[in-house]
Amino acid sequence: MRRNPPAPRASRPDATDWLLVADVLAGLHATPKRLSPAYLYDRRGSQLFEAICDLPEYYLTRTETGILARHAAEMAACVGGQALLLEPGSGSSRKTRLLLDALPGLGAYVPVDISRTHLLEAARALQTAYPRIEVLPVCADFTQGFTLPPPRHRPSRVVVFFPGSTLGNFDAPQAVRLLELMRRTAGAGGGLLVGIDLAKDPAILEHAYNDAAGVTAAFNMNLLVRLNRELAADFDTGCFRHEAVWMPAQSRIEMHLVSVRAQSVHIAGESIAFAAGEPLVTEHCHKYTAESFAHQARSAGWAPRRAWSDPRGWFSVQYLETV
Ligand code: AVJ
Repeated sequence: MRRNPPAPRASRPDATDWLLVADVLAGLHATPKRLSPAYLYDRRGSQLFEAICDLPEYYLTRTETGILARHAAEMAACVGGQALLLEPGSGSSRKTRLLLDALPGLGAYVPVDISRTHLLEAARALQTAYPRIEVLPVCADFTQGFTLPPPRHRPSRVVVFFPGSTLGNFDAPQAVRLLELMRRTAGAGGGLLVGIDLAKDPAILEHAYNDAAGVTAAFNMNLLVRLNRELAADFDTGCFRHEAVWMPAQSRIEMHLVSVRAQSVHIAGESIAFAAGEPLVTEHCHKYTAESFAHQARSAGWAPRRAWSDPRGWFSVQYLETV
């Protein structure tokens, strides 16, 4: 008789979704005004992001899922049977299932996400679907580093799974630092399976971040709703508009909330002035070439081993090992 697996518990049970007031204020005083994209993911933001993944214009999730589905067996062979799989920014862990299906003997799965309720819902569903894999959720901002929870069985190695082109949210120096942090976390003999979105026709990119149904706009605007609720700010969402622009020199889409007129916003006892047309930058989404990514990865101590793509060459999943 098999016992039901215990419901997963986050390793920081008292942690909640959080906004760091000092960080928010620093971003609003910067030029240009800028907030961390991690703040987009409260519970509502995580739900809106799930809806984005299903949009006809948002090709990323569909394309990467196709690559994972087609090549799961080869990827699983790279990961190896008894590895510990660590996923920073795991969200709903939807794509992970494709890998887990090909890795029945996996040692443990550690999803890491900043959105606590979303993380625990996903971890519970996953534990039920994969009763033989130990699921150990960690509620954390993965850029800050965290301690790996000890698995019941000693894993053969640690492999980081970082799909979704989340890496694209980081500017080059930050991305290298994050890749170095992942290399240290994976340790000697560790691996990295990462999904990166590739540069393509700017019209396709701009549509992917400015969908006809307005879901991306709602996702972006939800940040202001969150600041109003959690930090008692007084943003008038009717006085900002969503914008997604392709910046060719930086090879990135920038998500902005543009102030439609001159206005002042109050937050944490401070008054922040916006000029008419002034953007608040909420996210950078860098688009790579196979070479630009390989260069970044190598400078962080990762050696590219395998790469998979889709027929249109829009997205790339790469497997790397520590050097
Ligand atoms: C989850 C960071 C990969 O950059 O495409 C989607 C987030 N923002 N639409 C991306 C996002 C607007 C997404 N990442």
